[in-house]
Amino acid sequence: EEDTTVFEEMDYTITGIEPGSGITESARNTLDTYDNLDGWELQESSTGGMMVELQQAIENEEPIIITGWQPHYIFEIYDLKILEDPKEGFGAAENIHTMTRTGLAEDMPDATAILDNFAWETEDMQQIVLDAQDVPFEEAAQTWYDENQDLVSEWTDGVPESDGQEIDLISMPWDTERASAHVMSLTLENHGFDVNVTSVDPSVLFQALAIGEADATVTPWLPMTHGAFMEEYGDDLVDLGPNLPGAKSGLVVPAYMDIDSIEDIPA
Ligand code: PBE
Repeated sequence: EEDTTVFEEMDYTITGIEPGSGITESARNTLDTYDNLDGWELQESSTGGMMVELQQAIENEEPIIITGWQPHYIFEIYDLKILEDPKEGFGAAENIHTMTRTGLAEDMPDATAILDNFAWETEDMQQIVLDAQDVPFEEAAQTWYDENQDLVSEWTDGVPESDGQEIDLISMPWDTERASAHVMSLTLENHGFDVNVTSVDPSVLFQALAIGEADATVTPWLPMTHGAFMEEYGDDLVDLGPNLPGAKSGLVVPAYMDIDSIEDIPA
């Protein structure tokens, strides 16, 4: 028999993040998908607010369920588990994709070639977001960039240098996306491009690409997290495919909690 008191302590509330995030959509989808979550609510807040609540819960060894994602430095500093999700409310594993506006390949073939070559791993991104807890983000990205010139040169080898062509990258306001946008920005800048980076909510990002207001992004999570935006805007932009395989979203709990699956959460 499940001890439900710890769940009463949480007020049957899942601690979420920004309403405009893809993971909030996936969490709503998950609440609809599992019968045992019928009485549960998703409390939208901000990533910063969620982090504070997680930290406080862990300090007091209290129960908490958050919407979480990987790569993220919380998996390095806390002992956490992503709950199994047999009904794939959050989808299976996600890939992070590179996309451009329609026509960029014709207008800027060299920049598009570099964007298309861009590929790295979870550990790379994780190293930057973790390092950025102690030093400014620019410095964390620069350090990774300097230490990984072999990989960076695989993206730029054989591509002619630009003489200052402008390119507008568009990103999202989370650490993971800040890391990838910084690395792509450094890569293009060092190849002679004049790079501008803007950070906006996912819905604005997809719109900007679709109408050609922005040139490229290295940030969307597919097929699930930003899948609804892809359905709406996918025909009006170019998806160059994954740049980082195996990202993950889900419900996340501290390891001291006695549940392993979303199905273990009591109704
Ligand atoms: N995230 C991080 C974002 C994308 C990357 C999973 C919080 C989201 O839109 O949900």
